[in-house]
Amino acid sequence: MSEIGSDALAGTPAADGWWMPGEFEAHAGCWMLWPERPDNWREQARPGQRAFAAVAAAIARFEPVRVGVSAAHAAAARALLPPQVGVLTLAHDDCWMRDVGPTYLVGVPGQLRGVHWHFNAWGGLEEGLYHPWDQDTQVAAKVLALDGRARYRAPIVLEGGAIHVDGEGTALLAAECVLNPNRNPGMTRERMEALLREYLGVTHFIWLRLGVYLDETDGHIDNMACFLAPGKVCLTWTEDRADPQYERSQEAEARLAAARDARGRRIEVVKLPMPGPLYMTETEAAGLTPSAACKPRRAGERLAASYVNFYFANGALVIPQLDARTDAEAAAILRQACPGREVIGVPAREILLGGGGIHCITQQVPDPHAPRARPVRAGAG
Ligand code: KQY
Repeated sequence: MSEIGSDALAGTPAADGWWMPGEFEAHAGCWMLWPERPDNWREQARPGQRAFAAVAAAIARFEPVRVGVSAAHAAAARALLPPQVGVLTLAHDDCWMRDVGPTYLVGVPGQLRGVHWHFNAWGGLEEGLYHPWDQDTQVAAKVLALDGRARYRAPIVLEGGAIHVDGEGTALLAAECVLNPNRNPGMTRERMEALLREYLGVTHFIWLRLGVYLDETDGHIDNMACFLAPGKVCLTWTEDRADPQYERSQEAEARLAAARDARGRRIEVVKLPMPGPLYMTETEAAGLTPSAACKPRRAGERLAASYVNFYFANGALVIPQLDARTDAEAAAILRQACPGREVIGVPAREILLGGGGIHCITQQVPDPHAPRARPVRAGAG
């Protein structure tokens, strides 16, 4: 295989007229990976695999889904996944397609391109979650190559779960993650904004300071807040003043209230109740096969649970079911906030036990034929 980087485009997306569309826009499909490693997924990953299969089945009702699976697991995955879901052999270290997959770009009707970020397992050898991660660093390039999509190699460590855009020129980010020295030491906000302008085609930034309490990604925005539409953001929320999440959500709400987007609009905030707090049980922790290659997970640890971590499918939202006390309320809020979309809950505790949610394990492929207006250009917003 050729060295990663050798076939990348020379320019940048913005300079070439490409941008990242909103996730709520039309999709051509969805990519996922298969959970396999027993040091992160309990009971040899079998409960996790069933949960991933249920997510794939839910999304496949609305758009084509393809799942990358290691050669060793391909037959078992094929047997668990519904026949309409495509299964391809694709080596990977863990299964977070949001973070190791490409960030797709639009720009020329009928075509797609992708950004291939550098990946360091959310913090590198010292603070990252597993090692090695060399297979994961190749997933984006392989996925783009499979469909013949051109690739931009971005010169920074970043993950898809750390960025949200409205497709009209606005990016929504959490500073504790995107500016964390464990990704890009010495990175300044100004330099990061300059790079994101180039690689996402955005011109305007809404910075939250923090993500969800104890999120092991250092506060991915995809667990904290996301665009439901341009000018409309949902935010994880708790009314419990004693919960460490309370101050985080309050501060985020204040920042969103003060913000304007690239088109000068105020942001409507939709509050989603936080599940739990939820904790890993003794039984769940005992099902793991600890290894030196993966950060240990222990009974009693609080899980960074959030309903914001959902997937937009064509005509639907596939949302996590995490807590019988709050699942129905979260679904009702999203149903009202996203009229015309079916809201489908899928049990997601097993995904949460691995450290993420439905958004983290999926990567939408935009519909290259959907009509779109170009985002606001620099200085116009
Ligand atoms: O995209 C995400 N939010 C990823 C979560 C990754 C967790 C790794 N254990």
